[in-house]
Amino acid sequence: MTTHAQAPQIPVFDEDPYAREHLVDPHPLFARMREAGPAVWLALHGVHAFTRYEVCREILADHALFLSGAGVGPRDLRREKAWRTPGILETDPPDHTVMRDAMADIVSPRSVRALRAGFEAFAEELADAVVARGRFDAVTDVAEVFPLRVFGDAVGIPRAGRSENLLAHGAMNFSAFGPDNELHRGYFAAGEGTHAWVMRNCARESLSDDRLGARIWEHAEAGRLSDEQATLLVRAMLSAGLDTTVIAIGNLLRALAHDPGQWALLREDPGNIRFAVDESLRHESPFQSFYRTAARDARPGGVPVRAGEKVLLFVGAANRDPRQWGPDADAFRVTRAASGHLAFGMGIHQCVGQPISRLETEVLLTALVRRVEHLEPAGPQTPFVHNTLRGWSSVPVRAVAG
Ligand code: OVM
Repeated sequence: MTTHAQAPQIPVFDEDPYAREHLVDPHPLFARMREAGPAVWLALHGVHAFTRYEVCREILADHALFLSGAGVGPRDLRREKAWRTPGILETDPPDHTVMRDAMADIVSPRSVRALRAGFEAFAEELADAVVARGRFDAVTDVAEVFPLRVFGDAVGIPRAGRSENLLAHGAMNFSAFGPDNELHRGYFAAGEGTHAWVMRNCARESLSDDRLGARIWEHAEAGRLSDEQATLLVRAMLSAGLDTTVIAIGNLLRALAHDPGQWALLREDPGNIRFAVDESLRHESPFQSFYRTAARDARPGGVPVRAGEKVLLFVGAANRDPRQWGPDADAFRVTRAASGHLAFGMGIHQCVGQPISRLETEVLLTALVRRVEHLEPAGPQTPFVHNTLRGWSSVPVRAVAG
Protein backbone atom coordinates (compact mmCIF):
# COMPACT_ATOMS: atom_id res chain seq x y z
CA MET A 1 0.00 0.00 0.00
CA THR A 2 1.39 3.38 -0.93
CA THR A 3 1.57 6.20 1.58
CA HIS A 4 1.43 8.79 -1.19
CA ALA A 5 -1.91 10.24 -2.17
CA GLN A 6 -2.79 8.86 -5.58
CA ALA A 7 -3.79 11.32 -8.26
CA PRO A 8 -7.46 10.50 -8.76
CA GLN A 9 -8.61 9.52 -12.23
CA ILE A 10 -10.59 12.42 -13.58
CA PRO A 11 -13.18 11.28 -16.15
CA VAL A 12 -12.70 12.81 -19.58
CA PHE A 13 -15.79 14.04 -21.46
CA ASP A 14 -15.60 14.69 -25.19
CA GLU A 15 -19.07 16.20 -25.37
CA ASP A 16 -19.59 19.94 -25.51
CA PRO A 17 -22.03 21.27 -22.87
CA TYR A 18 -22.16 24.44 -25.00
CA ALA A 19 -23.46 22.57 -28.05
CA ARG A 20 -26.99 23.50 -29.02
CA GLU A 21 -28.56 20.12 -28.11
CA HIS A 22 -27.19 20.32 -24.55
CA LEU A 23 -28.07 23.98 -24.07
CA VAL A 24 -31.65 23.22 -25.07
CA ASP A 25 -31.83 20.24 -22.68
CA PRO A 26 -28.80 20.31 -20.34
CA HIS A 27 -30.03 18.05 -17.56
CA PRO A 28 -29.25 14.61 -19.03
CA LEU A 29 -25.60 15.61 -19.63
CA PHE A 30 -25.42 17.35 -16.22
CA ALA A 31 -26.63 14.12 -14.56
CA ARG A 32 -23.91 12.09 -16.30
CA MET A 33 -21.24 14.63 -15.36
CA ARG A 34 -22.38 14.65 -11.70
CA GLU A 35 -22.36 10.86 -11.52
CA ALA A 36 -18.94 10.56 -13.17
CA GLY A 37 -17.13 12.33 -10.31
CA PRO A 38 -16.62 15.59 -8.43
CA ALA A 39 -15.20 17.03 -11.66
CA VAL A 40 -14.88 15.95 -15.27
CA TRP A 41 -12.25 17.12 -17.72
CA LEU A 42 -13.93 18.76 -20.73
CA ALA A 43 -11.50 17.83 -23.50
CA LEU A 44 -12.91 20.35 -26.00
CA HIS A 45 -12.49 23.24 -23.60
CA GLY A 46 -9.46 22.05 -21.59
CA VAL A 47 -11.08 22.71 -18.24
CA HIS A 48 -12.27 20.88 -15.14
CA ALA A 49 -16.06 21.22 -14.85
CA PHE A 50 -17.79 20.89 -11.48
CA THR A 51 -21.45 19.92 -11.25
CA ARG A 52 -21.98 18.67 -7.67
CA TYR A 53 -23.55 21.01 -5.15
CA GLU A 54 -21.14 20.68 -2.28
CA VAL A 55 -17.92 21.26 -4.22
CA CYS A 56 -19.41 24.12 -6.27
CA ARG A 57 -20.43 25.77 -3.03
CA GLU A 58 -17.00 25.17 -1.50
CA ILE A 59 -15.26 26.80 -4.50
CA LEU A 60 -17.59 29.82 -4.48
CA ALA A 61 -17.15 30.32 -0.74
CA ASP A 62 -13.34 30.47 -1.00
CA HIS A 63 -12.84 33.73 -2.89
CA ALA A 64 -9.18 33.98 -1.84
CA LEU A 65 -8.32 30.64 -3.43
CA PHE A 66 -10.72 30.84 -6.40
CA LEU A 67 -10.45 34.29 -7.91
CA SER A 68 -12.93 36.32 -9.94
CA GLY A 69 -10.41 38.99 -10.93
CA ALA A 70 -9.01 36.89 -13.79
CA GLY A 71 -12.51 36.89 -15.28
CA VAL A 72 -15.57 34.69 -14.68
CA GLY A 73 -15.58 33.50 -18.28
CA PRO A 74 -13.10 31.13 -19.91
CA ARG A 75 -10.74 33.93 -20.98
CA ASP A 76 -7.95 34.82 -18.54
CA LEU A 77 -8.25 38.60 -18.20
CA ARG A 78 -4.74 38.79 -16.78
CA ARG A 79 -3.40 37.64 -20.16
CA GLU A 80 -6.08 38.65 -22.64
CA LYS A 81 -7.65 42.05 -22.96
CA ALA A 82 -11.28 42.05 -21.78
CA TRP A 83 -13.95 43.30 -24.22
CA ARG A 84 -14.90 45.92 -21.61
CA THR A 85 -13.40 47.30 -18.40
CA PRO A 86 -13.94 44.61 -15.72
CA GLY A 87 -16.49 45.59 -13.05
CA ILE A 88 -17.49 44.37 -9.58
CA LEU A 89 -18.18 40.83 -10.83
CA GLU A 90 -14.61 40.39 -12.06
CA THR A 91 -12.75 42.11 -9.21
CA ASP A 92 -11.23 40.64 -6.04
CA PRO A 93 -10.81 42.24 -2.61
CA PRO A 94 -9.76 44.86 -1.65
CA ASP A 95 -11.13 46.71 -4.73
CA HIS A 96 -14.20 44.51 -4.71
CA THR A 97 -14.94 45.36 -1.08
CA VAL A 98 -15.22 49.10 -1.75
CA MET A 99 -17.70 48.55 -4.57
CA ARG A 100 -19.64 45.86 -2.74
CA ASP A 101 -20.04 48.02 0.37
CA ALA A 102 -21.52 50.81 -1.73
CA MET A 103 -23.96 48.40 -3.40
CA ALA A 104 -24.98 46.88 -0.07
CA ASP A 105 -25.85 50.38 1.12
CA ILE A 106 -27.89 51.11 -2.01
CA VAL A 107 -29.76 47.80 -2.07
CA SER A 108 -30.67 47.95 1.63
CA PRO A 109 -33.85 46.44 3.08
CA ARG A 110 -35.22 49.99 3.43
CA SER A 111 -34.52 51.00 -0.17
CA VAL A 112 -35.99 47.72 -1.45
CA ARG A 113 -39.16 48.21 0.65
CA ALA A 114 -39.57 51.60 -0.96
CA LEU A 115 -39.75 49.96 -4.41
CA ARG A 116 -42.72 47.74 -3.60
CA ALA A 117 -45.59 50.18 -4.21
CA GLY A 118 -44.38 51.12 -7.70
CA PHE A 119 -43.81 47.46 -8.61
CA GLU A 120 -47.31 46.57 -7.38
CA ALA A 121 -49.01 49.33 -9.33
CA PHE A 122 -47.51 48.16 -12.63
CA ALA A 123 -48.08 44.47 -11.78
CA GLU A 124 -51.81 45.16 -11.30
CA GLU A 125 -51.99 47.06 -14.59
CA LEU A 126 -50.11 44.39 -16.54
CA ALA A 127 -52.00 41.48 -14.96
CA ASP A 128 -55.36 43.13 -15.75
CA ALA A 129 -54.33 43.61 -19.37
CA VAL A 130 -53.07 40.07 -20.04
CA VAL A 131 -55.87 38.33 -18.14
CA ALA A 132 -58.42 40.33 -20.14
CA ARG A 133 -56.80 38.97 -23.31
CA GLY A 134 -56.91 35.39 -22.01
CA ARG A 135 -54.14 34.22 -24.34
CA PHE A 136 -50.75 35.86 -24.10
CA ASP A 137 -47.03 35.12 -24.26
CA ALA A 138 -45.63 34.59 -20.76
CA VAL A 139 -42.20 35.78 -21.98
CA THR A 140 -42.71 38.58 -24.48
CA ASP A 141 -45.94 40.01 -23.01
CA VAL A 142 -45.11 39.63 -19.31
CA ALA A 143 -41.60 38.48 -18.32
CA GLU A 144 -39.85 41.00 -20.60
CA VAL A 145 -42.28 43.87 -20.09
CA PHE A 146 -42.30 43.92 -16.30
CA PRO A 147 -38.58 44.28 -15.39
CA LEU A 148 -37.94 46.60 -18.33
CA ARG A 149 -40.48 48.97 -16.79
CA VAL A 150 -40.06 48.59 -13.03
CA PHE A 151 -36.34 47.84 -12.78
CA GLY A 152 -35.53 50.51 -15.37
CA ASP A 153 -37.57 53.01 -13.32
CA ALA A 154 -35.90 51.83 -10.08
CA VAL A 155 -32.44 52.53 -11.51
CA GLY A 156 -33.73 55.80 -12.97
CA ILE A 157 -32.82 55.51 -16.66
CA PRO A 158 -34.97 57.05 -19.42
CA ARG A 159 -37.84 54.88 -20.69
CA ALA A 160 -37.04 55.46 -24.35
CA GLY A 161 -34.67 52.88 -25.80
CA ARG A 162 -34.90 50.30 -23.02
CA SER A 163 -36.52 47.49 -24.96
CA GLU A 164 -34.31 47.98 -28.03
CA ASN A 165 -31.09 47.97 -26.01
CA LEU A 166 -31.13 46.30 -22.62
CA LEU A 167 -32.03 42.69 -23.47
CA ALA A 168 -29.70 42.50 -26.45
CA HIS A 169 -27.00 44.07 -24.31
CA GLY A 170 -27.52 41.50 -21.56
CA ALA A 171 -27.44 38.59 -24.00
CA MET A 172 -24.15 39.89 -25.42
CA ASN A 173 -22.66 40.51 -22.00
CA PHE A 174 -23.61 37.13 -20.57
CA SER A 175 -22.34 35.33 -23.65
CA ALA A 176 -18.83 36.55 -22.74
CA PHE A 177 -18.99 34.26 -19.67
CA GLY A 178 -18.99 31.28 -22.05
CA PRO A 179 -16.68 30.10 -24.84
CA ASP A 180 -16.03 31.80 -28.15
CA ASN A 181 -18.50 29.84 -30.29
CA GLU A 182 -21.05 30.72 -32.95
CA LEU A 183 -23.70 31.65 -30.37
CA HIS A 184 -21.29 34.00 -28.64
CA ARG A 185 -20.39 35.69 -31.91
CA GLY A 186 -24.08 35.98 -32.83
CA TYR A 187 -25.04 37.69 -29.55
CA PHE A 188 -22.05 40.00 -29.90
CA ALA A 189 -23.05 40.98 -33.42
CA ALA A 190 -26.65 41.60 -32.29
CA GLY A 191 -25.66 43.55 -29.16
CA GLU A 192 -22.80 45.60 -30.55
CA GLY A 193 -24.83 48.77 -31.00
CA THR A 194 -26.27 48.65 -27.47
CA HIS A 195 -23.08 49.15 -25.46
CA ALA A 196 -22.84 52.88 -26.13
CA TRP A 197 -26.50 53.37 -25.11
CA VAL A 198 -25.92 51.50 -21.84
CA MET A 199 -22.72 53.42 -21.06
CA ARG A 200 -24.44 56.75 -21.78
CA ASN A 201 -27.12 55.87 -19.24
CA CYS A 202 -24.54 55.12 -16.55
CA ALA A 203 -23.56 58.81 -16.48
CA ARG A 204 -24.86 60.91 -13.60
CA GLU A 205 -26.71 63.31 -15.88
CA SER A 206 -28.74 60.48 -17.48
CA LEU A 207 -30.10 59.22 -14.14
CA SER A 208 -33.21 60.50 -12.33
CA ASP A 209 -32.62 61.98 -8.89
CA ASP A 210 -33.35 59.77 -5.88
CA ARG A 211 -33.37 56.51 -7.81
CA LEU A 212 -30.78 53.72 -7.36
CA GLY A 213 -28.42 54.94 -10.09
CA ALA A 214 -28.25 58.45 -8.60
CA ARG A 215 -27.67 56.90 -5.17
CA ILE A 216 -24.57 55.13 -6.52
CA TRP A 217 -23.30 58.48 -7.73
CA GLU A 218 -23.83 59.96 -4.23
CA HIS A 219 -21.11 57.56 -3.07
CA ALA A 220 -18.81 59.04 -5.70
CA GLU A 221 -19.73 62.59 -4.71
CA ALA A 222 -18.92 61.70 -1.07
CA GLY A 223 -15.50 60.39 -2.16
CA ARG A 224 -16.18 56.73 -1.33
CA LEU A 225 -16.10 55.66 -4.98
CA SER A 226 -14.21 56.97 -7.99
CA ASP A 227 -16.27 58.21 -10.92
CA GLU A 228 -15.16 55.14 -12.84
CA GLN A 229 -16.35 52.81 -10.07
CA ALA A 230 -19.73 54.56 -9.95
CA THR A 231 -20.07 54.22 -13.72
CA LEU A 232 -19.16 50.53 -13.51
CA LEU A 233 -21.69 49.89 -10.73
CA VAL A 234 -24.55 51.45 -12.69
CA ARG A 235 -23.33 49.38 -15.65
CA ALA A 236 -23.45 46.24 -13.46
CA MET A 237 -27.08 46.98 -12.52
CA LEU A 238 -28.01 47.47 -16.16
CA SER A 239 -26.02 44.41 -17.30
CA ALA A 240 -26.97 41.92 -14.60
CA GLY A 241 -30.39 43.15 -13.58
CA LEU A 242 -32.58 42.67 -16.64
CA ASP A 243 -32.10 39.44 -18.60
CA THR A 244 -31.67 37.39 -15.43
CA THR A 245 -34.98 38.51 -13.91
CA VAL A 246 -36.78 38.35 -17.27
CA ILE A 247 -35.66 34.74 -17.60
CA ALA A 248 -36.50 33.95 -13.97
CA ILE A 249 -40.08 35.17 -14.46
CA GLY A 250 -40.45 33.34 -17.78
CA ASN A 251 -39.11 30.07 -16.35
CA LEU A 252 -41.41 30.30 -13.34
CA LEU A 253 -44.55 30.99 -15.39
CA ARG A 254 -43.65 28.20 -17.77
CA ALA A 255 -43.14 25.68 -14.95
CA LEU A 256 -46.47 26.69 -13.42
CA ALA A 257 -48.31 26.49 -16.75
CA HIS A 258 -47.14 22.89 -17.04
CA ASP A 259 -48.22 21.97 -13.52
CA PRO A 260 -51.66 23.30 -12.48
CA GLY A 261 -51.31 21.46 -9.16
CA GLN A 262 -48.45 23.81 -8.22
CA TRP A 263 -50.53 26.86 -9.24
CA ALA A 264 -53.32 25.54 -7.00
CA LEU A 265 -50.88 25.49 -4.05
CA LEU A 266 -50.19 29.20 -4.65
CA ARG A 267 -53.92 29.94 -4.79
CA GLU A 268 -54.54 28.02 -1.56
CA ASP A 269 -51.73 29.77 0.26
CA PRO A 270 -50.13 32.84 -1.35
CA GLY A 271 -47.46 32.44 1.33
CA ASN A 272 -46.10 29.75 -1.02
CA ILE A 273 -45.30 32.36 -3.70
CA ARG A 274 -42.03 33.27 -2.03
CA PHE A 275 -40.96 29.62 -2.02
CA ALA A 276 -42.03 29.17 -5.64
CA VAL A 277 -39.60 31.92 -6.66
CA ASP A 278 -36.62 30.12 -5.14
CA GLU A 279 -37.77 26.70 -6.28
CA SER A 280 -37.92 27.97 -9.85
CA LEU A 281 -34.44 29.53 -9.56
CA ARG A 282 -33.14 26.20 -8.32
CA HIS A 283 -35.02 24.11 -10.87
CA GLU A 284 -34.07 26.13 -13.99
CA SER A 285 -31.35 28.56 -13.00
CA PRO A 286 -31.28 31.62 -15.28
CA PHE A 287 -27.48 31.96 -15.01
CA GLN A 288 -26.18 28.41 -15.49
CA SER A 289 -22.41 28.57 -15.33
CA PHE A 290 -19.33 30.65 -14.69
CA TYR A 291 -15.63 30.24 -13.97
CA ARG A 292 -13.16 30.95 -11.22
CA THR A 293 -9.33 30.94 -11.42
CA ALA A 294 -7.17 29.09 -8.87
CA ALA A 295 -4.80 31.47 -7.06
CA ARG A 296 -2.65 28.54 -5.90
CA ASP A 297 -2.53 24.77 -6.41
CA ALA A 298 -5.74 23.41 -4.89
CA ARG A 299 -7.77 20.21 -4.52
CA PRO A 300 -11.46 21.10 -4.59
CA GLY A 301 -13.40 17.89 -3.95
CA GLY A 302 -10.05 16.06 -4.16
CA VAL A 303 -9.51 17.16 -7.78
CA PRO A 304 -6.00 18.55 -8.39
CA VAL A 305 -6.15 22.04 -9.92
CA ARG A 306 -2.96 24.00 -10.68
CA ALA A 307 -2.34 27.65 -9.83
CA GLY A 308 -3.64 29.87 -12.64
CA GLU A 309 -6.04 27.22 -13.96
CA LYS A 310 -9.66 28.08 -14.65
CA VAL A 311 -12.42 25.95 -13.15
CA LEU A 312 -15.92 25.81 -14.63
CA LEU A 313 -18.87 25.67 -12.25
CA PHE A 314 -22.24 24.53 -13.52
CA VAL A 315 -24.50 25.95 -10.83
CA GLY A 316 -27.48 24.89 -12.94
CA ALA A 317 -26.31 21.28 -12.42
CA ALA A 318 -25.46 21.75 -8.72
CA ASN A 319 -29.01 23.00 -8.22
CA ARG A 320 -30.28 19.58 -9.44
CA ASP A 321 -27.82 17.46 -7.44
CA PRO A 322 -29.78 14.66 -5.73
CA ARG A 323 -27.05 14.53 -3.04
CA GLN A 324 -28.30 17.93 -1.91
CA TRP A 325 -31.94 18.02 -3.01
CA GLY A 326 -32.95 14.39 -2.71
CA PRO A 327 -34.15 11.83 -5.24
CA ASP A 328 -36.83 14.20 -6.60
CA ALA A 329 -34.28 16.96 -7.38
CA ASP A 330 -35.59 17.15 -10.97
CA ALA A 331 -39.15 17.87 -9.84
CA PHE A 332 -40.54 21.42 -9.52
CA ARG A 333 -42.28 21.64 -6.13
CA VAL A 334 -43.24 25.05 -4.79
CA THR A 335 -43.35 23.72 -1.23
CA ARG A 336 -39.72 22.53 -1.32
CA ALA A 337 -37.16 24.26 0.92
CA ALA A 338 -35.02 25.46 -2.01
CA SER A 339 -33.02 28.09 -0.16
CA GLY A 340 -29.30 27.53 -0.35
CA HIS A 341 -29.47 27.05 -4.13
CA LEU A 342 -26.59 28.55 -6.10
CA ALA A 343 -28.60 30.47 -8.72
CA PHE A 344 -27.48 33.75 -7.12
CA GLY A 345 -23.99 32.41 -6.44
CA MET A 346 -22.56 32.17 -2.93
CA GLY A 347 -20.00 34.07 -0.87
CA ILE A 348 -18.75 37.64 -1.35
CA HIS A 349 -19.96 37.82 -4.97
CA GLN A 350 -23.45 36.51 -4.23
CA CYS A 351 -25.98 38.59 -6.15
CA VAL A 352 -26.41 41.90 -4.35
CA GLY A 353 -29.53 42.72 -6.38
CA GLN A 354 -31.39 39.55 -5.39
CA PRO A 355 -33.94 41.24 -3.10
CA ILE A 356 -34.99 43.44 -6.02
CA SER A 357 -35.27 40.50 -8.39
CA ARG A 358 -37.22 38.47 -5.82
CA LEU A 359 -39.54 41.41 -5.18
CA GLU A 360 -40.24 41.82 -8.90
CA THR A 361 -41.06 38.15 -9.33
CA GLU A 362 -43.15 37.88 -6.15
CA VAL A 363 -45.20 40.99 -6.79
CA LEU A 364 -45.94 40.02 -10.38
CA LEU A 365 -46.85 36.42 -9.53
CA THR A 366 -49.07 37.62 -6.67
CA ALA A 367 -51.04 39.83 -9.08
CA LEU A 368 -51.49 36.91 -11.51
CA VAL A 369 -52.40 34.34 -8.85
CA ARG A 370 -55.16 36.63 -7.57
CA ARG A 371 -56.79 36.80 -11.00
CA VAL A 372 -56.09 33.44 -12.60
CA GLU A 373 -57.56 30.05 -11.69
CA HIS A 374 -54.85 28.29 -13.63
CA LEU A 375 -52.46 28.76 -16.55
CA GLU A 376 -52.06 26.31 -19.41
CA PRO A 377 -49.61 26.05 -22.32
CA ALA A 378 -51.21 27.34 -25.53
CA GLY A 379 -48.83 26.72 -28.39
CA PRO A 380 -45.28 25.90 -29.42
CA GLN A 381 -42.56 27.24 -27.13
CA THR A 382 -39.23 28.64 -28.28
CA PRO A 383 -36.14 28.03 -26.15
CA PHE A 384 -33.70 30.88 -25.66
CA VAL A 385 -30.45 29.21 -26.74
CA HIS A 386 -27.51 30.86 -25.01
CA ASN A 387 -24.12 29.76 -23.64
CA THR A 388 -24.72 30.81 -20.04
CA LEU A 389 -28.38 31.81 -19.70
CA ARG A 390 -31.19 29.26 -19.60
CA GLY A 391 -34.68 30.38 -20.49
CA TRP A 392 -37.36 30.75 -23.14
CA SER A 393 -37.94 33.32 -25.88
CA SER A 394 -41.62 32.51 -26.23
CA VAL A 395 -44.11 30.60 -24.05
CA PRO A 396 -47.72 31.06 -25.24
CA VAL A 397 -50.21 30.46 -22.43
CA ARG A 398 -53.92 30.66 -21.76
CA ALA A 399 -55.08 32.11 -18.45
CA VAL A 400 -58.33 30.78 -17.07
CA ALA A 401 -59.72 33.61 -14.97
CA GLY A 402 -61.37 32.92 -11.64
C1 OVM B 1 -21.84 42.47 -15.24
C2 OVM B 1 -22.41 41.66 -14.13
C3 OVM B 1 -22.34 42.13 -12.83
C4 OVM B 1 -22.86 41.37 -11.81
C5 OVM B 1 -23.44 40.14 -12.09
C6 OVM B 1 -23.49 39.68 -13.39
C7 OVM B 1 -24.67 37.70 -12.76
C8 OVM B 1 -22.98 40.45 -14.41
O1 OVM B 1 -21.34 43.54 -15.00
O2 OVM B 1 -21.91 41.99 -16.36
O3 OVM B 1 -24.04 38.48 -13.71
